[in-house]
Amino acid sequence: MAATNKPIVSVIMGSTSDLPVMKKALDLLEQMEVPFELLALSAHRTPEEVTDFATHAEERGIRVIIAAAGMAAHLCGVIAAQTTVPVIGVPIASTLSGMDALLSIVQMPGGIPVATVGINGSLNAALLAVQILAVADADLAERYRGYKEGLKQKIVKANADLAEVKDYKYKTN
Ligand code: RP5
Repeated sequence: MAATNKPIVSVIMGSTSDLPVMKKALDLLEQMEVPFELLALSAHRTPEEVTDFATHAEERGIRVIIAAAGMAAHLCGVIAAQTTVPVIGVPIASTLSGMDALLSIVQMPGGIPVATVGINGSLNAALLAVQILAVADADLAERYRGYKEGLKQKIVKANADLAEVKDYKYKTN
């Protein structure tokens, strides 16, 4: 995928205080060459802007929305309520170790799904977005396969490293 000014993924966060957690998602999208936009929107601080964003996302060519929020994290559900674009929610550990945000995002009533990753799980949110997009993009699917192969190599190396641990009489390998 060539670099372009036209985003296909929106990464939304409730506050710039969420940015450090979301960096892993941004880095992964960059690595996978997926054009994305990065916006701050808040369901309680800028409700009109959230509606404007959600209602126009599809016509602007956005194919996946990643929405991160902490505390009473209604941002993700409010966006999902107003678009047909799939929304992936990232609960941010801001208070209560992130349990407040996790439950706010994952417990959507039937009819309006938000695909929720783990607390501070921004990397998985970006990977899910890549997987969704890769269904219709063979080049991206190939890059994603390369990423997964890299994960496997990490474990191959881990086993080689663990084989070098010689400190134990009863370790048999
Ligand atoms: C939410 O409240 C944000 O997503 C953030 O996680 C949390 C705290 O926001 P700030 O007070 O740091 O702006 O809206």
